[in-house]
Amino acid sequence: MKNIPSSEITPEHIYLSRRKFMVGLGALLATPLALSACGGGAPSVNADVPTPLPTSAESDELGDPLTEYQAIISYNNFYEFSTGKEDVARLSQNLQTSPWEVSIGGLVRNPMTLDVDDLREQFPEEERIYRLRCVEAWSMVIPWLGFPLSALLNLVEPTSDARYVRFETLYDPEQMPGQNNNVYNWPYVEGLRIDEAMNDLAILATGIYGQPLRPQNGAPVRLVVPWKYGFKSIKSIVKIDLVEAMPVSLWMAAAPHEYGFYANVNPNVNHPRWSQASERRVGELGRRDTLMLNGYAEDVAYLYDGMDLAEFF
Ligand SMILES: Nc1nc2c(c(=O)[nH]1)N[C@H]1C(S)=C(S)[C@@H](COP(=O)(O)O)O[C@H]1N2
Ligand SMILES: [Mo]
Repeated sequence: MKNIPSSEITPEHIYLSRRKFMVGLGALLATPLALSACGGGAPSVNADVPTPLPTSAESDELGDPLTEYQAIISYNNFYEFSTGKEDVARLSQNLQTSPWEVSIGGLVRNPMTLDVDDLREQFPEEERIYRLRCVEAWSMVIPWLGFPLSALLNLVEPTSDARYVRFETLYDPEQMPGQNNNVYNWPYVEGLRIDEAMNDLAILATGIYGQPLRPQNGAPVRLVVPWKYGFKSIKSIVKIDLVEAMPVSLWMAAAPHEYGFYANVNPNVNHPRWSQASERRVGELGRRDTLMLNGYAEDVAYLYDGMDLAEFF
């Protein structure tokens, strides 16, 4: 890869982003009628979908290309809207994400409620290119915008009794029709041990490809914990509490022997109903091996020293 002239490896997303940028400009400057008149069979354009912006790199640190923006925003797990991945984008488009408050409390010295705009102002956004590995054995490489969760935790100052962080998604069955499905214990809850939450890889994300999160990806703010299965990365967060006891997540409550608290990506520990040894990277043919801790072992293995990862799944 390093020896190929850079002119030959302009990846498709850069090409696509330029093309979409021009389409976007056209949409701004022309009426829909004029656009279709000059389109001559061009694909129809959804003017609501923003243009993915250039990213800091074209691949993750392992050299694998970023997943296309279009795939990231159209293949989603967000059970508050639908259990069908292809329906989520459409069904979530009217989610009211502004104003949006997040309260941070529990065992902290400085509880506070912040609007998402305050959050973004207080904590400068960085780009983080991470693999996302769903427990269902598909994966993507996503260029997130966000800030370390540790920065927020340091601001609220957890007390010495705080051992876990508990996160909660919005509960609003009128906006989130999937919450009328009482197979699950709404609202969606997730949790991390406090030392996991303080690891620099754990971020609160507010964007993808330089654009604010779309509702389907967990707007306006969601957790991203790249060494754990995707279901730990809870979307559309309204509440963060520091607590003493291990939180019971929605998935632990639904199927405790299938979805544990830790949910660390581990190719050696199979799901009771399927293998976790390999995965399908969205946009690629064939399968690739799943990496221990999703390829982040160097950064996070210390968190599990002395723990049997098969027992604490
Ligand atoms: N609130 C909430 N958060 C959620 C989910 C969900 O259904 N509800 N699905 C999880 C699962 S299973 C995965 S794989 C990721 C998917 O994130 P993405 O759609 O942005 O790729 O979100 C996670 N966060
Ligand atoms: Mo998932």
